[in-house]
Formats: sequence, C-alpha cells, structure tokens
Amino acid sequence: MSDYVKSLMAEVRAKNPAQPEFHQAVEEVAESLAVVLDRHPEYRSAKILERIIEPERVISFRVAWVDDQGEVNINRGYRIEMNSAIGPYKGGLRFHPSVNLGILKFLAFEQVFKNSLTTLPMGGGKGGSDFDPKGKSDLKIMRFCQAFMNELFRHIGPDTDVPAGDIGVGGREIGYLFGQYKKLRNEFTGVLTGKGLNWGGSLIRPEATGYGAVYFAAEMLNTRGKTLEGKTCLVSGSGNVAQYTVEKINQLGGKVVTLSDSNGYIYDDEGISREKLTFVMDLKNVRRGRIKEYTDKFKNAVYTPLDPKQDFNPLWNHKAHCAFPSATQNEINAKDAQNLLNNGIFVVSEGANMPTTIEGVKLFLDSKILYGPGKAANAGGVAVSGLEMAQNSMRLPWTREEVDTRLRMIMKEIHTTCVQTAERFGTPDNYVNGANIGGFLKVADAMIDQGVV
Ligand code: NDP
Ligand code: 2IT
Repeated sequence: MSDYVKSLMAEVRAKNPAQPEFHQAVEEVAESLAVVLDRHPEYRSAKILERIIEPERVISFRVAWVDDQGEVNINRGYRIEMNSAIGPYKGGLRFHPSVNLGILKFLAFEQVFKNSLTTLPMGGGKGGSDFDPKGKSDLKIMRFCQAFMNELFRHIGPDTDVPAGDIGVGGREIGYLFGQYKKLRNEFTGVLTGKGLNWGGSLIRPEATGYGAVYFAAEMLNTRGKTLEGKTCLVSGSGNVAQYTVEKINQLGGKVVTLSDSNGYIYDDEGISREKLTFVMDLKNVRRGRIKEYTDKFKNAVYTPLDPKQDFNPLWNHKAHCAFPSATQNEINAKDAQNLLNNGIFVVSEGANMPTTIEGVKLFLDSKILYGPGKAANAGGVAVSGLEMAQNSMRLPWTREEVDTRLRMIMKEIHTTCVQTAERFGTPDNYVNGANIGGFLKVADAMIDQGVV
C-alpha cells in the first residue's frame, strides 16, 4: 500500500467510524488509483478523490407507519447523494434489516464509478431502510412504502435524484413508491426506474442486471477464445439478479447447478433448466417462499442449510467453470475464493455489489482467472435504468430488441474500457484496476471542469 493510500485510509477510518463496508470499498478503489494520482498531479491538488469519498449530501429520516394490526412502527430511512458531477444522483433503494449508513455509503460510492462506466449521464446515489419486507403482507409493504416516500419525495426528482430497486425492493415496492410520489407532487415523471411496463417502465429492466453480468462473462471468455457453451456455473442468491443470470446462462448453453437464500442453498447436478427456473420465479416472486422448497419439487436436488459457525460457504465448494455471486456483499471470503480456485473456476462475474472480500479479490487477481468486479459486471441494471430515463424523457418506449441490443453494446463497451484502461495504466488483464480507473477518470475530469463545489 502506498503512503498516500495509507494516510487516506487512516483519515477515512477516523472520520467514518463503524463503517467497515465503506472503508473496504474506498480502500479497493484508492489502491487502484494510486498510479493515476501519480501520473495526474492535477487530481491530487484538486483533491478529487478526497471529495469523491465525502457524500455531497446524506439524508437520514424517521419512517413512522401504522401496520395492518394498528401497531405503530418506526424505521430509519436514508438517501446518500454521493456525486452529481456527470448526472443526477442515480442508484437503488435497499430494504433489509442489515441496512445502515456504512452499507449505503459503500453502495453509493460504488455506484459513482459504475454509473460512469455505463457511458450514460448518471451520478451516484443509494438509499434504503432497515425495514424487513420478508413475510409481510402487501398492505404492510404499501403502508411502509408510502410512509417512506412521504419524506423521500422532497429530496428526489427526475433531474435531481432517481432511485430504483435493490435488495428487498422490486416491482411491487417501486409501484407503491411511485404511486405515493405522484400523489404528493401531482406529477407523472420518470422519478424512479424499474417501473411497471404500462406506467413508464422499460422492457428488459427486470432482466438487465443478470443478463448484463452474463454478457460481461461472455466478453471476458471471448478474450480467451471461449464461450459459455457447456460451462457449469455456480449462482448464489435467488432474487432478481440471480434469476435472470440463470435465464441468460441457459440461453447461452451453460448449466447452472446452485441457487441460494440467506438460509441455505440448493445443488442440482442436472442443472436448473428453463422449466425449473419458472418454478423458482413463481416461488420467489409470487408465493414469496424459500429456496429450500425447490427440493420438495425436484427430488434430485440437495438442500444444505447455511451453518453460521462455518467459516466458509459450501456453495462455493463445487466443481464448476464459472461463478456468479448474486446475493450480497462479502459473500465470498478468502477461504471461499480459494475453494473456487481449487475447484477449477476460471470466470467470476459479480452480479452482487462487492460480494468478494479484499483478501478474496487478491486471490482472484493473483491467480489470473477472468475476474469481473461488480461495478463493471453488474452495471447492466443501472444502464437499463438510464435507458428507462431516456425513454421517459422522450415519452416513447423502445422494443425489447432495441433495449437488449443497447444493453449488450453497453456491456461490451464497459468491458473494452476495463481492458484498455488496465493496459494503459500498466496492469493488463486486471479488471479491478480497469473498472476503478475507467469509472474515475470521467467523474474526475467533470469535477475539474466544474470547479470546487
Ligand atoms: P433481491 O432482494 O431480489 O434478492 C436478494 C437475494 O440475495 C435473495 O435470495 C436473498 O435471500 C439473498 N440475500 C440478501 N441478503 C443476504 C444476506 N445478508 N445473506 C445471504 N443472502 C442474502 O435482490 P437483488 O437480486 O436485486 O440484489 C442482489 C445483489 O445484486 C445485491 O448485492 C444488489 O446490490 C446487487 N445489484 C442489484 C441490482 C438490481 O438491479 N436489482 C443491480 C446491481 C446490483 P433472502 O431472501 O434470504 O434475503
Ligand atoms: O446496484 C445497482 O446498480 C442497482 N441496484 C440498480 C440501480 C439503478 O438505479 O437501477
């Protein structure tokens, strides 16, 4: 670690105590940028990185709401408006009991670089709440979403800050949030993305993150003259990103053998076919059940509950060619990374945000496998959000083919940016440096142009 990164990290830790995920995200980026800051003293003197790690605005608010039993509930809501140098703040909302300021700051920080890589004009933001939607009735979800928007609405807008979904926030939640925003503002605008198709949504937005992560893997494989055809893949999670990752891997001739949730994972050695995926989508999106139920229906599959005392996740300990972590942050630790490598994995494409610990990332980079970090590999979701904003502004929807073609082009372009930037800064094939530096340069130059604000 260079002296510059060391002193920067000491300050980040002192100023932002108890935010380990934020420290982790900053450290990874700062390490990549050391070489850029050496070559470009103008970024150092303008304190660009120091400014990027300080959110432009942090909003924290009380969400008080009455549930369907008449009970009063209090949750905490947030919106981190991280950086608006290249466009309105843009990024998802996460509803999960683990949500806190540090987790949302790490996500908002990652989003700045990711959105820059998409080639579209979007700044970075993230928000959410410690509200747990799991097992709650639609009525409870609606009441919470309305109470959340009763405060959030005054901070967002189609040219200011455009939220979308993330963990625990899908089409249902975006609907309730949009309805309340429209009522409060008396305006029908593209203030959220991930909307329903008949009220301003874009085709392919639900699919975009998963499809994009697979397109990115295909691009990486292509550099070695390979394809996904016949490859065995491990996928974690069973939500939005995981489901469409499986769909696209199947379409490209690969075979997926795992899916998970926070309680455990299933292993299906026959592969999760299109028919089996239809069952999973109904189970998770309509009946809102648990992945364990997969084995009630498909008897050949094996369910393994997660053991919190175990220091590795057995999902990552199967023979396969590719891994698509698509659940949550730090789901692959150093032991998991080593298990993946020992099992012959040579592609990792991150659908989730920061799913690999710093030690795990080092192992992937040292092993010279094709490792696509989240801020590049999962940028397809926010990219199609950007396309949804464009369609909303034009008031003209594009066809499925048009959006999918643009998504594929954007993922290809992100891949090219990563490869060329890594090469230009002396670390060929290092997609982490490529993504961090590629994302940074555009934001940094915009900040220089716009002065000290
Ligand atoms: P969903 O809520 O649809 O699904 C999340 C999945 O991950 C569920 O299977 C959930 O299991 C599991 N999960 C969540 N938290 C944990 C945890 N702490 N430990 C273990 N498993 C967990 O979310 P998405 O699919 O949208 O998001 C998945 C990941 O992808 C996140 O990292 C998100 O930030 C990232 N991402 C999402 C994008 C999007 O467009 N939606 C875009 C880019 C990245 P359970 O039901 O048990 O909670
Ligand atoms: O992490 C992410 O990129 C998302 N959750 C999607 C953000 C968006 O605005 O579509």
